[in-house]
Amino acid sequence: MLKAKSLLLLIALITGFQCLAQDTGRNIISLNDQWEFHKENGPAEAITLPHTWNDKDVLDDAPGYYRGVGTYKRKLKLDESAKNKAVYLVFNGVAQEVEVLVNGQSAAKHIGSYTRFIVPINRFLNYKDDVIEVRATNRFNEDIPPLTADFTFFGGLYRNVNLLITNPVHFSQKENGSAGVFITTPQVSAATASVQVKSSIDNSSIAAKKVQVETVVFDAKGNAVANQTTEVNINNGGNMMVVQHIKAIQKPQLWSPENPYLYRVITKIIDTKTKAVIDQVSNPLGFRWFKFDAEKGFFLNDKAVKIIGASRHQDYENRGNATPDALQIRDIELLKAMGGNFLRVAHYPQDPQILEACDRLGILASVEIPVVNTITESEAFTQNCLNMQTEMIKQNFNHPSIIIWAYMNEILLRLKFSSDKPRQQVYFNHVRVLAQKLDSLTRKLDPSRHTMLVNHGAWDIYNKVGLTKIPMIVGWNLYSGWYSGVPEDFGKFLDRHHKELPNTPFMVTEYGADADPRIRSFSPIRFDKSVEYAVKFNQVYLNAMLSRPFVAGGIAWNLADFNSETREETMPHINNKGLLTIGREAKDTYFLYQAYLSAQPYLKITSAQWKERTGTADSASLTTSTQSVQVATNLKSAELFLNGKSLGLKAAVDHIIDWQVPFINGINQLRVVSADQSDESEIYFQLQPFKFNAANIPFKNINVLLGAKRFYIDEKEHQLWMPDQPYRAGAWGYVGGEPYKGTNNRITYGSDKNILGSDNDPVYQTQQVGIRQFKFDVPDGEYEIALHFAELVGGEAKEALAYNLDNNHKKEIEEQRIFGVSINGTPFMPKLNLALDFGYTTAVKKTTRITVQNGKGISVDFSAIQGKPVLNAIQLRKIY
Ligand code: GCB
Repeated sequence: MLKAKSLLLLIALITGFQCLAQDTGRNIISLNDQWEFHKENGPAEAITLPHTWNDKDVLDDAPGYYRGVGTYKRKLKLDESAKNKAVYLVFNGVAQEVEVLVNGQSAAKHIGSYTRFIVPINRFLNYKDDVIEVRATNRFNEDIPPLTADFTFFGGLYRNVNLLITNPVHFSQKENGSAGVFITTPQVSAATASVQVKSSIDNSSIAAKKVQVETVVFDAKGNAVANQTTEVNINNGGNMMVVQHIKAIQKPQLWSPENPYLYRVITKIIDTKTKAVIDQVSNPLGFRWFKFDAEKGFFLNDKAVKIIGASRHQDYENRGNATPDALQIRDIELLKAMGGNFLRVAHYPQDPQILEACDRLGILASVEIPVVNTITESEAFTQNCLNMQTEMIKQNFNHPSIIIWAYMNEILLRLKFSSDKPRQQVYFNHVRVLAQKLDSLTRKLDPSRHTMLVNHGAWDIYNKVGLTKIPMIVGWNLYSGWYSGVPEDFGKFLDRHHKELPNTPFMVTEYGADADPRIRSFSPIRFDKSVEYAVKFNQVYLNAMLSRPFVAGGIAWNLADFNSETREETMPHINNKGLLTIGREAKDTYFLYQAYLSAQPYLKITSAQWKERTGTADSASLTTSTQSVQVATNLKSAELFLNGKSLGLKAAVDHIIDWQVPFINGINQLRVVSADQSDESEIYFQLQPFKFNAANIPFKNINVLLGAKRFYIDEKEHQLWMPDQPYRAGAWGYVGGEPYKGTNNRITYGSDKNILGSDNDPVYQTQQVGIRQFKFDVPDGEYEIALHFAELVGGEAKEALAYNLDNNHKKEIEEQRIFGVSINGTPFMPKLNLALDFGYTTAVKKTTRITVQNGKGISVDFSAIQGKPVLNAIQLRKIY
């Protein structure tokens, strides 16, 4: 057998890669480059991993996305000298059914998008011109979770692929994609900590082998603090589990969010005769203990810790789930910087980098398999769930950050078989049995952590089916004040759990409100998607959880906006409940969390995120427009200055201070000061004249949303849209009509349908119905006017999202709508039938130029031919 040093040389030669010389007996090399990819019957293209074939089609207007087969091919340069080695391909994640072929022969199959699998390939290699082929499909398969969920099931080879070359005797690669080494801390206290290491070792050579298994524990400085060596003889073709009880470490450094102290455990297989290192792996080790108390909440190392954190999906703006390592790691850094101490890895295991970052940064974690919304009552489904749970646990076993394994999310969201109660009972039984199996398996595989099952807020049904009795911790996903009810109901739910299940610890595993960063409001309401509503919502939730010790913690949904193809609303295909945007820009809510959680003095002008504003001049001043500005802080009070002038000292309420700020046209400097803290921002304000003839305010252009109370910032074209107003003489506004209100009571105005043919959906989602006129009393001159329409009623009826709990859609009553539009008496569109001429929910923009003379201003007149005329938005621009 080759010695370790010559192995490295060999690998360097055969792979053509420059290898770092390290005496570990193994080498692992990225295979992310040089793939050729094609969709079934599609053209071939050269790609680099990570890759998904759905990065674009999930964002287009056509419902659905490609869910089918994709094939990846790559050459592998190995030569005959690798014959003495064990050669593996390591796939960190492929969606979702995959077959790996080597030189045309099937080498392995794997099911499930979110866990690693390792393929031994020696017996297929020719060591000359080897070719790897990966056939993957993300088609719907009723036996593979997730079946339905509020996220996009991207296809592809979307995580890193590695080549692993070891000596024939090596840490087993047959342990469900894990490292083959499992570390526990059977006893741990501030005084002393014991370590147990179980190593699974394979001998794939033809001879039995005498080896030493050496484990050394290193502290963070690199000092060896404990070690143990065990001698074993492993049969040819055999496997052996070597268990080492390592001498207790006195006064261990403890791992915690404030001090995430990591030890390193290096386990080696050493040739007894030659003393050469045959194989070696390294694992993190953290000493910590924890408990969940139904009365007093969560304790880490005997210290009460309120869990506050966020869930995370793995996708990124315009990249789908093919997110590079650096961006994955950055997410955890952003969570840490927010003041969070917990990550719910939801709704599926994620890239290995994520939990490594949690270990390193001191973020506690739960991980779960993607059993979401519903199950299939088949043996294959059950088996796939159990396999996923096993893979998840074994692959992530050694991360000190993990304290919880979970396995079901809102499984009774939409009740199946509601019209057939006996059948429904059978289904409930299946769900309970599956939950029980997953829970028992988890406790068996890892007795050192807690199990968790996550429910939505339908208290009765989860209790009735028995799902609150199975796990060690119950998770509740609560959205009062979003999908139903008011935010204040949230606290009542927490108290109910405490009263009715006094011995069951629980966490709020989700809560959140959509915040489209482009939408702002001074009268925020549920489902308007404004950032302001989300800020209020989060204040109520944080207060309720922080004031109740029995609530172990709360996990915001979600760290960042994420892809959910079936969603429509203001930003179609994206769920906007992130504290960060999908490109990871902080929203006001993220700063609110910093204000709540920061141990240091904190002061931030959150409204600085709304950096381009528009509004009408105040009637009193005519040169300023007064709008509110918010500051998030953990200080008692602060003073705000506008362009150097104090606007007074004000006290914080729930970590927010609100000022009424008289903005001037153009650039406005804001500075907030408290003790030795300060923050500054610059806001550009486009002032609209109170009356068009007001002397010193030049009129440039105005963009008005009809039937809306919200502001909308079109970041692409730099247009600032403002809410409408009834016509005021000398100014502008609508005459007649009322705001469109859909058939869904949840939304107080507007529609949540995807508007086809535009990325500016909010421009079209509200409208004034029955409008008679829109007037601008502008002075004489040349103008360009644009009218925006969309037929919001009718079209293809789509199923409401499962999450919309008070989904009380009444059937839409379609009516013929035909109307004429004239401008200053001249017919512009004499007979407009939006549905027929353009299609339902389709953006229609009609532009014209007008010469205004004789002081007549502009009047757009609407005349009904059938049904009620509508106008969604209007723009006016002065040319000269
Ligand atoms: C939930 C689900 C999560 C959704 C979230 C939402 O309860 O667990 O997958 O994304 O609500 O935003 O509706």
